[in-house]
Amino acid sequence: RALFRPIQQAAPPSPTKRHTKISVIGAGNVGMAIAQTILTQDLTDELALVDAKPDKLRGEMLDLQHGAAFLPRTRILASPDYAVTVDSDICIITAGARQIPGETRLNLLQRNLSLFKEIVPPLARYSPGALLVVVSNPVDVLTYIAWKLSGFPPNRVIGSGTNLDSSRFRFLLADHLEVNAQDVQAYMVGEHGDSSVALWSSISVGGVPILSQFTKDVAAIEQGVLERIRKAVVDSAYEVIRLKGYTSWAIGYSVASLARSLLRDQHRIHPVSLLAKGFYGIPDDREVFLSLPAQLGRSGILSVANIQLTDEEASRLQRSAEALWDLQQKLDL
Ligand code: 6V0
Repeated sequence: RALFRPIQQAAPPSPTKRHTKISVIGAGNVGMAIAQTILTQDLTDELALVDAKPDKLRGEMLDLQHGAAFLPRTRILASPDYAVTVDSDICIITAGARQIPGETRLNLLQRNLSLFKEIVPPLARYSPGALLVVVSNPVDVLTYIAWKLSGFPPNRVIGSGTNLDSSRFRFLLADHLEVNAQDVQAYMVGEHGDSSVALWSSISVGGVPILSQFTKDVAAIEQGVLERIRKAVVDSAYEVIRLKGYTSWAIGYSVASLARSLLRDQHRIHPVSLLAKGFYGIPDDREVFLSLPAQLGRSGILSVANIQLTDEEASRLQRSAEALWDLQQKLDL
């Protein structure tokens, strides 16, 4: 006895119906936090996971599948073979050697370059039209490496960059000002991590630019507070890693927000790592990826916001670009 009786003259599925697929490479702490946020936020029809450790991967897949009764319906697949990623709309790369306490992000680079040589070419082959989102650290150089290895146009290769740093910045500002972080407009740009640049002049809360609200004397005090907050943003990843061994929840939400803006063509502004040559005084011959506030949509990076930077902010960005460029010259790509 059939469980359901078919309806009469059911029309075949429309050929124009869009089926969405996101692949997450690396089923570690970060990859799984991203995967579970994508599932709970109902962002895709199909989710594929890839990892080099087959048992861990299958365990993670089953564990997520067992949540089916509580989640929007999503097909969850997993395999160490990249064929599982075929026809993805977005491929999110989190695989990599984990940052160990005290290790700088740049020290991770050499270990992760060889991994990317195994990961990016098959992803590009199975999903030639996909958007690549790079999360593994050091994210700016690895986004450049993913761009080179994929052969994709630069608008389709995006690093999660300072989207997370900006969220930490907004949280700490909101905490200090006793407002909701969602009402705080504040960007960290440039290199993810130690040399990220806080854009002071553009900070506003509910449309009120906070620095110009203070008299000169008070502003001087507030500048000190804000500088402490900027430093706290930079230190916060190290603190979480020292305390719990890795970071996961905030990066999970941060990358899911990127996936939503991209897949749903939201035209929202996110500070993400993109090919930055030609912007804000970075010379045209410097092919480096740095975070700038960019509009994201279905085709990837749509445009870069033209924010007024101070000379100091612009020169810090240019210095980061130069340092990344020097480093990239040493890579065996
Ligand atoms: P993890 O928990 O060690 O997970 C990494 C996963 O990658 C493991 O499951 C590995 O088995 C897997 N892996 C390793 N090599 C391969 C391979 N060749 N193919 C497929 N899978 C492979 O690390 P965690 O999840 O904590 O961090 C992952 C990466 O994200 C690291 O590079 C972090 O530094 C980086 N982060 C980036 C952030 C950002 O804001 N951009 C934030 C947090 C972490």
